[in-house]
Amino acid sequence: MTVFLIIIVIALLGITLWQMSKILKLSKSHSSEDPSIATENDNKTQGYMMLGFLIVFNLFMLYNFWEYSRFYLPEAASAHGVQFDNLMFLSLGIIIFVQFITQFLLHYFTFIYRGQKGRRAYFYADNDKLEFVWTILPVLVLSGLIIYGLFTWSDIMNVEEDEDTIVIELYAYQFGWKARYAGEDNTLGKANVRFIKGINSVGVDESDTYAMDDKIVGSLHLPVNKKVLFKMRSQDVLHSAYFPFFRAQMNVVPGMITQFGFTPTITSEEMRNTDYMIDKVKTINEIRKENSEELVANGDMALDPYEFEYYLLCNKICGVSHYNMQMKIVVESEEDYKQWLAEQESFGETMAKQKDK
Ligand SMILES: [Cu+2]
Repeated sequence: MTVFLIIIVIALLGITLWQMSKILKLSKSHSSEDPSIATENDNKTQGYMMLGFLIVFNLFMLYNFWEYSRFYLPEAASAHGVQFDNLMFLSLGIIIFVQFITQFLLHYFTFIYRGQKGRRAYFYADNDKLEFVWTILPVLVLSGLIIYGLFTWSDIMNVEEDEDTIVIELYAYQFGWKARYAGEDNTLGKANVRFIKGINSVGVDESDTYAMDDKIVGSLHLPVNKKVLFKMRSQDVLHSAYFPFFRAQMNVVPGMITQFGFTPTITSEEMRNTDYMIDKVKTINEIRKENSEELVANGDMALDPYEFEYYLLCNKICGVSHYNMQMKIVVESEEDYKQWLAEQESFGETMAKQKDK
C-alpha cells in the first residue's frame, strides 16, 4: 500500500512539473519564432538522441546476453532436443542479425540526415530493383525457416508406436502426477475417471484384462536411449506436462488423451556429473548454506543440500498448489530400469490386497 501511494505521489509530481514547464514555455513564446516549427537546435538534439538510443539499446542487449546466459538450460537430454535447440538458435541468430541491421539503419539515418538549414530532401520516387530485393529476401528467409520448422515439428511430434516403444500413461490431478506402466503385455488397460474408487486412484477399469498387470507409480523411471510414448490424462482441470531438460511440453486435458514421445539420451547420473550441473549445484548449495545460517539462528531447521534430479513439472496455473505439482524422473540404464519396474506392485496385486483386508 505504501509503495502504491509513493508511486501515485511521484506520478502527480511528474504531472505538476510537466504542466509548469508548459506554462513557462507559453509565457516565453511571444518571441518572433513559431514554437511549433523545429529549430536547428531541436533537430540536433533529436538526432543525437537517436544515435544515443542506438548505442544504449545495443549495449543493454549485449549486457543481458552476458548476464543472463547462465540461465540457459544445458544440452538437451533427449534425441529430438538437439533438433529443437538448433531450430531455436538459428531463429534467434537470424532475428538478432536482422534487428541489428534494421535498427542501425533506422537510427543512424535519422541522425545523419537530421534537419539542417539549407539541406533539402532528395526526391526519390521508387526503385523496382530495391523493392524486389527487400521483398524477395525476407520471403526466402521466412519460407526457409517455416519449412525447416515444419519438418522439425513433424519429426518431433510423430512418434511411431512399435514393439520397442515403452508406453507410459501420465495422470495429472490437483496437485500431483502418477505414472502408469503397461506391464508385460505392453498394453495399457482402459481407464476413466468414473472408475476412481478407494485405492483405484487413477480410475483403471477392473474388468479389462489388459489392466491387471499395469503398474501405477509415483515417480517416473525411464531407460536411457529407448523410445518412450506418454499418453496423458487429467482428472480435473487443464494441466501441462513440462520436461524442460528433455525440451518437451504437452497440455493435459480433462476428457481426452494427449500424447508425446521422446528418447532420453542422458542419464540422471551423467547429467549430475556435467560441468554445467556441478557448477549450478555448487551455487545453489552456497545460497542454501547462507539461508540455513539465518534459519538456524532463528531456531529453525537447516536446509538439506541440493542434489540434481530431473523433474516433470506442471506448466499451467491449475490451482493453489500448482507450484508444487511435480514428479521425479530417473533416467537410468536398461538393467536398472527393468529391476526397478519388477519391484513395483501391479494393479491386480494392489486390488487383490485390498480385497483380502
Ligand atoms: Cu497442474
